[in-house]
This record gives sequence, structure tokens and C-alpha cells, in this order.
Amino acid sequence: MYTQALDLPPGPEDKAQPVRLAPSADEASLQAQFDRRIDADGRIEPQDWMPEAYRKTLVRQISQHAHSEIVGMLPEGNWISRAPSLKRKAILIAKVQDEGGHGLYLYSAAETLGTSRDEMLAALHSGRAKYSSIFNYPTLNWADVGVIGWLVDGAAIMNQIPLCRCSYGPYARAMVRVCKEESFHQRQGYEALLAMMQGTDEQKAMVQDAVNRWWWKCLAMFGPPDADSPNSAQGMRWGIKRISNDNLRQKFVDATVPQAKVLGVTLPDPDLKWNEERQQHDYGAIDWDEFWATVNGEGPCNKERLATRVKAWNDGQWLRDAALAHARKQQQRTQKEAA
Ligand code: BYC
Repeated sequence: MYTQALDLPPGPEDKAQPVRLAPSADEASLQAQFDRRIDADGRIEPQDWMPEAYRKTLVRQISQHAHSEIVGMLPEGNWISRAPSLKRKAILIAKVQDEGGHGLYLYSAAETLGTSRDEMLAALHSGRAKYSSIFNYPTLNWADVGVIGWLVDGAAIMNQIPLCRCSYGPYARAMVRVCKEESFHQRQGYEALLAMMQGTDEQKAMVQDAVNRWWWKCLAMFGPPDADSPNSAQGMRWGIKRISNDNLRQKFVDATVPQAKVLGVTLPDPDLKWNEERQQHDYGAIDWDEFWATVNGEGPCNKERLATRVKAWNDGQWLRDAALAHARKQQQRTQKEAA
């Protein structure tokens, strides 16, 4: 079920497998069965009947998530050759490799819903598919790599832990492993920043500057406010989303404030303060115009990120061709031996 992109594509003899459709007479009872399972907090598996809108929502969210992982390799990958020590370089290589692995788990999970990896990647390469806004900003210096680990991965974990309880089995199971690795990523980023904060004044200033540039972008990562989030209500009803965009953002702020204190940096928000009544932090206004411009392709690095992915795809064509030719040969040999 968890197919790989290098599986042989269907030949002319293979009939296209239609997405599982329920006979319309049974549709109401299948829908009722599906609703009961969702209400009981049960899991939906690939072979189960599901409403087409549920399938579509999952393909949208999981493929966007997968794209975010592989585009997310680029801002940090940029620093592998310039890491300040062999130890930091080894850690960064492992982290970027993990992100590639997360992309593969997620594309595999999305494929179980009947959409091929080639289709998902074509949507990314043509600019039709979204990926996280956060990866359209540049990594200007080494402190940015630490801040991505601490804040970007920190925000990602906050968003992704509830996805381990997502109603769609393959997505939920993929997220368990992803979250374990993300938690290592977050800690390595924080540790790298702690080291810099014990260094020279210039290093400390680099960390503060990176925090200033990334903080607001990280808050926007959680998506638009609940009131402006068209997909939230249905996503929550289906048990895909468990916690709303605003509630996750709030949890992230509350968790990060004490970490910033230990680190010795100031979060760049004059309105950030503890609200005794709410037992949560108040924080300032997010620039949603900037967020939407970035989501819609006008961020500082959108064009560069997409061009890099398209080039990587084109440069890898020879390898995919060779792997497919090899797989075909193997298949012919197996068929010959079986005859
Ligand atoms: N960037 O109705 P809403 C990572 C879109 S990977 C871009 O709230 P939903 C990491 C949204 O897609 C981080 N677009 O949507 C990797 C929707 O557009 P469409 C990625 C965004 O789906 C490597 C529209 O805005 N994580 O962290 O209910 C290294 C309206 O939004 C963003 C995931 O993908 C955004 N930030 O909620 C380090 C997690 N936010 O599709 C770190 C899985 C919103 O209707 N995804 N949009 O055209 C989710 O949890 C949800 O899809 C979201 C959005 C919370 C992101």
C-alpha cells in the first residue's frame, strides 16, 4: 500500500484503478458508518469507504505538508557547506536528511488516498500546490539555522503532535515518527543558540537579529485566525485537525516565552505580556497581508525555492529513468522464471 515513486508505473495492460467509489444505493449507509467511526474517534484506513471531500482534504493537507518538508530542506541545506564546525555540519546534514525522509513518509501516506506522487509533485512544480509560508524567507547567517531549529521546528511540533491523533491512519502513523525526529531538531537548534549566547557580543547580536526576523513568521505558520480559516471547521469535524490554528499559536507563544528567557533573547513584540485572567500571554497583531502575499508566491524566496525544486527534479530524471529500466528488467526476469 505504501508505494514508492520508483515502482513501475502501470503499463498499457493495467487498467487504471479508479478511486474507490461506493455504489450510490449503499452510499447513505456507508456515510453513516463513516460518521459513526469518526464520532467514536476511530481510525479510517485506506481500504475503508470515505467521502470524497474527506479524501480530497487529506490529499490537500498531506501533500502540502510533504512539499513543506522537502522545500524546508533548502534554507538549511544552504548552510551545510558553511557550518562552523564538523560537529555542527554532521548534525545539520542529519537534520536536512530527516526532513527529506519526512517528505517521503508523507507522500507515501498521501498516495494511499489514490493520488500519485508524480501528480503531487507536478502540482508543486507548477506553483498550484501550497507549502509552508515559512520556507520563503532567507537564512542570512548561522544563527538563522539555530533559530529555525528552535522556533520553526518548535512551531512544527506544536502543530504536528495533535496530527498523531488524526483520524486517517497512515497520516497519524507517519506523524508519530516525524514528531520524534522534529523534537530532536528543535533541541539541537536551541542548543546551538545556547552556545552562541555564551560567545562574543557579536554572536549574541546575531542570535537576537535572527529571532527578530523569524518570530512573527513563525506565529503566522499556524495559519490564518480561526475566524478566517475556511478549512478548519470541517477539518476538526473529521478529526483531521484536533486543535485550532489560534489555540496552537497560543500554546506556542506560552511555551516559547520561558525558553527565550533562559536563552537571554527578547521576543520582538512590545505587546507580549502575561495575562493573569486568561492564564496565557497576550501578543501583538500578526501582519496577515504579508502572510498572504508570501503564500500567494510573493515572498522573498518563493521563486528561488520553486526553481531549485524544479531543477532538482529535472536533474534527477536520468536516475529515475535508470531505476525504472532496472525495475522493468527485474520484473521481466521474474516473469520468465515463473513461466
Ligand atoms: N503556509 O483554512 P486553513 C515544517 C493555507 S513543515 C502556507 O487554516 P488548514 C518543517 C491553507 O493551506 C510545516 N499556506 O487551512 C519542515 C489553506 O489553503 P488551501 C508544514 C498556509 O489546512 C521542515 C489556506 O491557507 N506543516 O514545519 O485547515 C523543517 C487557509 O488555511 C499556511 C504542515 O503542513 C502556511 N503557514 O490549516 C522544519 C502541517 N497556513 O489549501 C519544519 C499540516 C494556512 O485551502 N497542515 N495555509 O488553498 C496543517 O496542520 C494545516 O494544513 C495548516 C492550515 C494548519 C497548515
